Amino acid sequence: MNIVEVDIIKAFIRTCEDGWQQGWHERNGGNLTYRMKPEEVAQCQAFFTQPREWVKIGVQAESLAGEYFITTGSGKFFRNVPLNPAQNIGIVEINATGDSWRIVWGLENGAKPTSEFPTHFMNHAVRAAATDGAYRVIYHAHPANLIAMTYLLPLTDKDFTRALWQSATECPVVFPGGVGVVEWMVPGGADIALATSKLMKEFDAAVWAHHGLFCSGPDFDITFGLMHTIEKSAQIYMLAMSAGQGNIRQTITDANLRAIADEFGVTLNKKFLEN
Ligand code: 2HA
Ligand code: ZN
Repeated sequence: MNIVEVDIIKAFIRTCEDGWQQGWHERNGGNLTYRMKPEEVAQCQAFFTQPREWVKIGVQAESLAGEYFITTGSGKFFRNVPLNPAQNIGIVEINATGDSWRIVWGLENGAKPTSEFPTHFMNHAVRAAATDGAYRVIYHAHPANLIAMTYLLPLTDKDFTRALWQSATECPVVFPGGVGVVEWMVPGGADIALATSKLMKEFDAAVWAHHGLFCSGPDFDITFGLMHTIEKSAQIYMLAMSAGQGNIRQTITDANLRAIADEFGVTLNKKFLEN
């Protein structure tokens, strides 16, 4: 048996492949991390290699001490993950103070966890705390239509949430809490990690202006589905705005949004409703 036959590793690889096929991962764009369950760590343990040295993350979360994460590699291409998992993804262990990782499997030939590991790590900490440990996935991608919207709309949580809710009827059901928006920032470091994790206390998804989207969820299906739903809605918004040259004849009203919420038993974030 090989580690790539373990269900959770298979599911991680499939998610990378699906994202590539959607066109969200040009070159080394995007990254994916998963906080492993103890039984999944046990299933993979036999394949662990000699642990490598501890490396500081640059941010700290004591609540994640001792956790294991599956992560894409820094500079690695999603397109290549299914062809050679051991070189393009890996498993890292977090130390007892929650401020360092070390590779225990994969990321062969000197590879490292994603350059966005600090943001993923902080987001894991806040999403796990907000959901009593249920959320395990953080997914970052570069979906083109959502990125295009960040050139047109004011960079506020309210403007993006409303535009996305109004562009596809299932959006208020899929993300009733709305989305957060981070203004343009330099990617990869502690500053953008902290700004994003502040929003992730409240939202399942955070837009990075002129860059992409972060989504969180309990498993790959729900998290990938959230990315997919938001980007589909953004595509409809861009199609309607382009074809109509900025003129919208009608949209989903706030009364319609409330009716959807009633029918599907979800609670919409009130601060994004107008009347
Ligand atoms: O991994 O997407 O944000 C490359 C990126 C950085
Ligand atoms: Zn990115």
